[in-house]
Amino acid sequence: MALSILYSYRRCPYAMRARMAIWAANIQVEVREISLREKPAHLLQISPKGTVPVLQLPDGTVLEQSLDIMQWALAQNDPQGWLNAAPEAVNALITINDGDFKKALDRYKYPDRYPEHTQAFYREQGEQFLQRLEAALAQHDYLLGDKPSMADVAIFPFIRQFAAVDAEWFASSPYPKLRVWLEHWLESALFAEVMQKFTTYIG
Ligand SMILES: N[C@@H](CCC(=O)N[C@@H](CS)C(=O)NCC(=O)O)C(=O)O
Repeated sequence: MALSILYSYRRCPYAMRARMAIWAANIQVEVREISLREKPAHLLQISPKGTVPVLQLPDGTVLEQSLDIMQWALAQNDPQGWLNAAPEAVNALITINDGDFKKALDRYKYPDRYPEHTQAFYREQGEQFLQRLEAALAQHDYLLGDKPSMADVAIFPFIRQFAAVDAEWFASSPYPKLRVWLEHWLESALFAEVMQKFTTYIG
């Protein structure tokens, strides 16, 4: 049987969340690790917007949003029950993550590109989301309950990036539950699998 093709980029948080769901669902795909500077022609042909991840199914269907890829994978096989949380609650958190938080993260990471404000300002903006997550994790081990859900998986790659901007700051920041939660995901066998080195596909 032909495999679906996943265009991916190892360090991209959107691609990470897609790979986490595909691996959790135990679905085999052909991973095509790309260079963002030299995108393969086939990727641009099936998805002209040129972002990753993109999944092409054997019937030609193209999924070009990481969340759609996660839903597609977990709809087939969801052994860990990541789709069991209330979709409204999942969407509410992911919307903030992919919106305001991602915006603050980009500015915190690259303050030189956004000289209107200081890096500390952008960090504080991002911290609004960290505070919300910390409050949720004070109630239960995962963002939406005692079991992991799609929200945890979709969000942790972005918190990983935020934490890495200034690891020393993060280590002593007032988000102890968030640190434990992040560590849990970073140390998981699943994360190790999706972060293996893939050879770059030239096309
Ligand atoms: N909304 C998209 C965002 C994907 C995205 O922005 N991916 C980045 C890499 S992390 C990308 O491919 N950027 C294109 C580029 O850098 O040329 C999704 O959820 O899949």
